[in-house]
Amino acid sequence: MDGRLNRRSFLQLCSLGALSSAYPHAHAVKHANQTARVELFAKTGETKIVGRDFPATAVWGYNGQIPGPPIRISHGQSLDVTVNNLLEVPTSVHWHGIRLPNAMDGVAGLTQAAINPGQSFRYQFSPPDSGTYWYHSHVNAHEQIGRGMYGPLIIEEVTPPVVDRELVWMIDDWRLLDDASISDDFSSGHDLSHAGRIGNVPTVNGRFRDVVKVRSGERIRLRLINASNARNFALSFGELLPTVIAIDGQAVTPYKAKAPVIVGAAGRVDLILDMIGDPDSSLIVTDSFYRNEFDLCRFAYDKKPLRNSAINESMSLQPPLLPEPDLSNAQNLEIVIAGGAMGGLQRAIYNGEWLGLREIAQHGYVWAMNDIVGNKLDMSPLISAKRGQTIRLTMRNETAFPHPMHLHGHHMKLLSIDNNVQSDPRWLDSPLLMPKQSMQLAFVADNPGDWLFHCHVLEHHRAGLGALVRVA
Ligand SMILES: [Cu+2]
Repeated sequence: MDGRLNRRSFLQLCSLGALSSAYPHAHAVKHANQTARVELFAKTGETKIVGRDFPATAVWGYNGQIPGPPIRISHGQSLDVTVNNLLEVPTSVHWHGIRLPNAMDGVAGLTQAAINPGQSFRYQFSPPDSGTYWYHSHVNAHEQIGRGMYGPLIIEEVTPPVVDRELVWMIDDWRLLDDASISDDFSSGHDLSHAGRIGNVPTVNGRFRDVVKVRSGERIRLRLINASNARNFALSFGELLPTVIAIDGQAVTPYKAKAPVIVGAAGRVDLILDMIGDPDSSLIVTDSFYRNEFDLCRFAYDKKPLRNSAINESMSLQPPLLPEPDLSNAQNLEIVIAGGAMGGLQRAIYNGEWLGLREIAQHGYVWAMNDIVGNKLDMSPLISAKRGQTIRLTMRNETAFPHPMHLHGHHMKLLSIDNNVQSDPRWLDSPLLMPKQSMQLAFVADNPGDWLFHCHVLEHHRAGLGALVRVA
């Protein structure tokens, strides 16, 4: 054995240990003026992921916290964030899901130079949309995010729904060894060509099997943010019937989630939970995306109820403020995702040249978009659009694995899945394409610049599943 701990043994071990009941509350970084100033320090640190009976885990993060400090502003405020790199490696910060100027997008090598050790970079932008977003490293992301470099970014609505309390859960999975240290087998051949780096210790806000105290009758807004390298979640909340109010930061018409709530890698889902359980009872939140179900965390009800019946207030958010695609004048493009293990890819174009699978793999690539492999930032764009042009994408996943496809700088309207027209279209920045699935999406390319469009299974991006969208 290589000493890697599987989940079962971790669960067994941890059931003996004391569980933490502390919950890291969001610290608002708010100012009375229109601009919120934030200082982030990218640095190494230590955190107890699997409880106090295990050694602390050495991590990389922001300001010594896992997750990084919540950045929370009101819609209409601007952000002014200075990122200081105290690591020994270059880094940068991407503001996931925010429609911002290209130069602030944080993709090192494309929109800015990497922030070298000892240097800093100032990000200034005004988020145009309210909602649930996140920030994370965009240099060697598969390793830096895998070591903990992420945090929540919340843009509060001017008129938020009435709730008793709000929780932000950054859900992640860590690949830990027996001594609770992070396994450093980043971008192993197996992870690159299969499902990515799936960890063995699922966490909420960096804590394994956390206990969250709640009260009967309480209404909670739960902001779920999936910060995993590769893991998708399908969360069940027992007897609670969560209401979905936003996906990827953008409002949806509220609906009851009758099936597990899917949160693909990099995706966000906002839920309203009415805590209908009895005082002093508890409820386990479970995941069932993959074959093996596991417990993610537990709600523990206080002995005293907050109220005897649920709040009866509207849960609706203001509709998205996104430009409506003009489908009658759209540029139509088909994007086929191919490759990976069991994918049957025979050959693909690398650096303008057709190569066989083995030669491509020798360059470290196994995935292709429209027969092209690469993650280089100097590739010619897969999509070129005039500013204001509507792009309609038909994406087909011909591989054996799910791919959360993240478009920077824009949100896409989901028109159909496997030709089933969506009656209540939603806006996504990281749509999760299941194996053999097709999706039709449309967006107005209204944000000038070169934007990354890539799989957010970070190992898939590294192994070729990425492209550029040029808006000029
Ligand atoms: Cu992928």
